[in-house]
Amino acid sequence: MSVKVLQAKISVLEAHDRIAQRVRQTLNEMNIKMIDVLGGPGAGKTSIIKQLVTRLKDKFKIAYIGGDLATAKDAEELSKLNVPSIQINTGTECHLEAPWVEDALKELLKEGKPDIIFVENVGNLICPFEFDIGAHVRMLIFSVDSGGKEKFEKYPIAVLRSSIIVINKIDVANIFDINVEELIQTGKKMNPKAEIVAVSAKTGEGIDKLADILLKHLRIK
Ligand SMILES: Nc1nc2c(ncn2[C@@H]2O[C@H](COP(=O)(O)OP(=O)(O)O)[C@@H](O)[C@H]2O)c(=O)[nH]1
Ligand SMILES: [Mg+2]
Repeated sequence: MSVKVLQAKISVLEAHDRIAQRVRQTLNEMNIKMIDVLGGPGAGKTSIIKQLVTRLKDKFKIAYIGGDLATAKDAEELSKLNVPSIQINTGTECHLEAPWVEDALKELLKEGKPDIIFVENVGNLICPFEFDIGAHVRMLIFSVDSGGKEKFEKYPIAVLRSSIIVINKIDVANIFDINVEELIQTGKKMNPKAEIVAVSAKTGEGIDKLADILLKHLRIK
């Protein structure tokens, strides 16, 4: 009896990454910049995006896509700042995937073309880094109140695959016995190409510098 041989076409992940590339191409054609904001739960992703929106919204049209297992709380927060906002509920998935971002992008574009889209990924330091969602920049938010001073070393993929690394909650660094300068040096050793900036989304310290770094990475002024 003869045996049929089927050639495997493309893997699921390859198919996924092609959609991510399609998202990026659409964004490029429309001159829209997208930032993938990643970090553990409670690191301050929403708070930092809100601070950046406040700094940038007079100059740029900003939109927001938020990924969370459930609720639309973060998108509701951003919409209070008059930012067109969409929440993607992932159910049991610990990361955002490119097709969902593509759908959200189509919805957002119905409300006009933004200049910048912040995508707040699901709060997780592992899975989201495996999935390209079509963004131009990955911005990692690390907070000093969880994980201790070895956290960079414990999550190398997060550090290596981010081009901007934000150390947040520096207003409480002393309470958690974190030496921010040492942490910056650890991050720089692990990923010399990354830009590392210490901020407090609560007091606003360092946010102007972060906004400048972000615009430089996005190549816009
Ligand atoms: N002390 C302090 N608290 C912060 C700072 N940034 C965020 N928080 C608090 O940390 C909690 C989680 O913040 P949120 O932005 O929702 O984190 P997300 O889950 O990463 O989006 C909230 O209670 C914030 O008020 C900060 O710089 N300093
Ligand atoms: Mg959030």
